[in-house]
Parts: sequence; structure tokens; C-alpha cells
Amino acid sequence: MQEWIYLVIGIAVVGVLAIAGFVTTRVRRPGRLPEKASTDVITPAPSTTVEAPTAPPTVEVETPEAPAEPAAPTLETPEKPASRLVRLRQRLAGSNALGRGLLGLLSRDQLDEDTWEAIEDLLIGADIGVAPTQELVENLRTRLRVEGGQAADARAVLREELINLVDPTMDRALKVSGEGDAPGVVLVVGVNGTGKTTTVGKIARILVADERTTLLAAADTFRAAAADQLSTWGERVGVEVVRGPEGGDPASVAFDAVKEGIDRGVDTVVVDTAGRLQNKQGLMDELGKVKRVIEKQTPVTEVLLVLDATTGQNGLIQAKVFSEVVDVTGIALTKLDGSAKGGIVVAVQRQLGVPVKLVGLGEGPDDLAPFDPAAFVDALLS
Ligand SMILES: Nc1nc2c(ncn2[C@@H]2O[C@H](COP(=O)(O)OP(=O)(O)OP(=O)(O)O)[C@@H](O)[C@H]2O)c(=O)[nH]1
Ligand SMILES: [Mg+2]
Repeated sequence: MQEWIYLVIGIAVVGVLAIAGFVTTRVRRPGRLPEKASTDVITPAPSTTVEAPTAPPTVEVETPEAPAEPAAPTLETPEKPASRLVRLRQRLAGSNALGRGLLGLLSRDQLDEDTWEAIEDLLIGADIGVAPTQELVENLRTRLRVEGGQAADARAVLREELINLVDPTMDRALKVSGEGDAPGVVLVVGVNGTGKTTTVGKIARILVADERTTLLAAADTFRAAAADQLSTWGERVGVEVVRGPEGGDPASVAFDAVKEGIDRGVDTVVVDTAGRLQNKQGLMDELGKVKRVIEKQTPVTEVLLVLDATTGQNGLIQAKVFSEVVDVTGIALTKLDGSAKGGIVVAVQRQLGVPVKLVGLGEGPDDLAPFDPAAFVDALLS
């Protein structure tokens, strides 16, 4: 009988131990799951790093989002473009000295020759250019003579004539859409230091604000820092950058980016280029090739020339060289903030025969605004 009891106790102990063992393994298991799951999370990442099967080995596509961080990095929400010019109007403070000066002179009791000369000097000093200045003064003289020189009228007449001079009939929409399924391709060119890379970064934000899928191409292979600079812009809004090796062929990077854009079905590819202007032939060869190579796949929809508003006549001469090399379709006028040379908007449009489409009004990420003649003139006269 006692042996029986020992036997039962023995069986019970073994049973308890067995159950305890089972439970601990069950408890431990979930601990292992995340390890396994985390390898699963990491594995697909390289495939999102788009090792494009057909892409040449030299070109990598960066995935800005860190793949190991499932709670996506906080991306910035760029400001919608429509409200920007109004927000940034105070930044034209330098230029609206022009507006104030003109209004002051036009509201004099006597509009004599000296006054008209002073008006001409103001306009030329603001980089409007000689021919447009003469045209504007001529129109103002005729109208103010006919309509009488009341101060209130002078303001309205000046506003109208300035808007006409800036030309409200030009199509200023940035061409960011391609035909059918093809992406729009925006090629950004200009002298070094004018603000190309910054402008490409800011355009990416405008496109994101408009809910367009976007890819950037770092076709400035001249400096490695240029591609890094562009990547930083892209990362902030989750836009990827296609880049090549330092010193590599810019046309090849542009080609790969556009190919990638087509394969992925993105809305727009924006291509940043190097700006050194060693000589016209070198520039022509390089930019010409970039454009030709892109257009083997799909047309470039916009060639945007970036021009620094503070460089005056010198900038205009360089702009002219670029426009002879590639068919410029639009101008981004940067650094208008703090420049008293707002008149360059008129001069550059006349010189190149293409509209100013964007204006840069600061170093902030959303300090790039679609250009609107009436809002611009109102800012000058405010
Ligand atoms: N104040 C002001 N600064 C600007 C504006 N746009 C660009 N910049 C500044 O201009 C400097 C040059 O800009 P980048 O974008 O590097 O010029 P880039 O044309 O790409 O220069 P390279 O690549 O060397 O040819 C930077 O310090 C920008 O912050 C603007 O609208 N206003
Ligand atoms: Mg650059």
C-alpha cells in the first residue's frame, strides 16, 4: 500500500515537471518570434532599395526611409504652393522700395522732365532694362496726361502698366506631366551657385504638396556633396534620389533616373545638373547629351533655367548662353528676397522670351513660389 502511494506521488511529480517544462517553452517561444519576424522585416528591404534589374551596376537608388524603422520617419508636410507668394510678399521688401519710389515720384504735383528722368533712373536701377523702362515711361506719360495726374489714378495706372510689363498673358504653369503614362521630366540648368539644387529640392516639395509621385536625379556628378545635398532635401519629404558615382557621366544618371521613373510609373522626374560654365562648347556637349539621352525614352517637358536675381546684367548674359545651348522653357528666379532688383523679372523674360515661372524668396524649404504677375506687382506697390 505504501509503495502504491510512493508510485502515485512519483507520477504526480513527473507530471508536474512535464507540464512546467511545456509551459516554459510556450512562454519562451513568443520571445523568439520577433527575432524571426525582424529578419523578415529586414529581408524585403533591399528589394525596395530598387536594385533595378536592368539598371547598370554603377547607379544606386536611395531609399530615404530607414527600412528598420517601421514607424515611418516623420516626413514634413510642405506648404501648398498657392498661398506662398502672399506669405512671402514681405520678402520683396528690397524691391518694394522701387514701388514706393515710383509712387512717390508719380504723386508729385508737377510731373516735369526731371521727375520722369528720376523715374527712369529708378526703373533702370531695379534692373528692368533700358527698352522696357522707356516703354513703361512712355505709356505712363501718355496715360497720365490723358487721364489726368490724380495721385489715386497714378497708383492704379502704374499698377496696370507694371502688370502689362510683366506680361500676364504668358503661360507660367510648370510642365510636370508627361504624355500618357510617361512621367513629366523637369531638367534644371544654370550657372553654379544660382540655387539649382536648392530649387530642385523645393520643387520636390511643391510636387509632394500637390500629391504627385516624384523622383529626383542627381546628375551633378561633379561633386559628391551635390548628390548628398539633394538626398537631404528628398529625405525630408520621402522623395527618392537616383545618383551615380562621383565624376561619373551625368547623362547616364539622368537616363537611369528617367528609366526608373518610367518603370515605377511616377508622375515627375526632376533632374539637377552641374553648373560650371567652363566654355560654351563644353556646356553644350554636356547638357545637350543629358537632354538627348533622356529623350531616347520620353520628352523633357520643362527646361528650367535657374537665375540668381542678385547677379544683374552678368546673370542675364550667362542665362543667354544657357538658352542657346538648351531650349529653356521657364525661369526660376532665385534670391529675390533682399534684392532690390525685382525688375530683373521683366528683363530676363524679354531677353530670353520665356516666362518666369517660379521665384525663390528665401532659404527656407518652402520659400519658392509660383510666380504671379498681379501678386508680384501688388507686393512691389504695397
Ligand atoms: N536667400 C536665398 N538664398 C537662396 C535661394 N535659393 C538658393 N539660395 C542659396 O544659394 C546657395 C546656393 O544654392 P545651391 O542650390 O547649392 O546652388 P547650385 O546652383 O546648385 O550650386 P552648384 O551646384 O554649385 O552649381 C545656397 O546657400 C542656397 O541656400 C533663395 O531664393 N533665397
Ligand atoms: Mg547644385
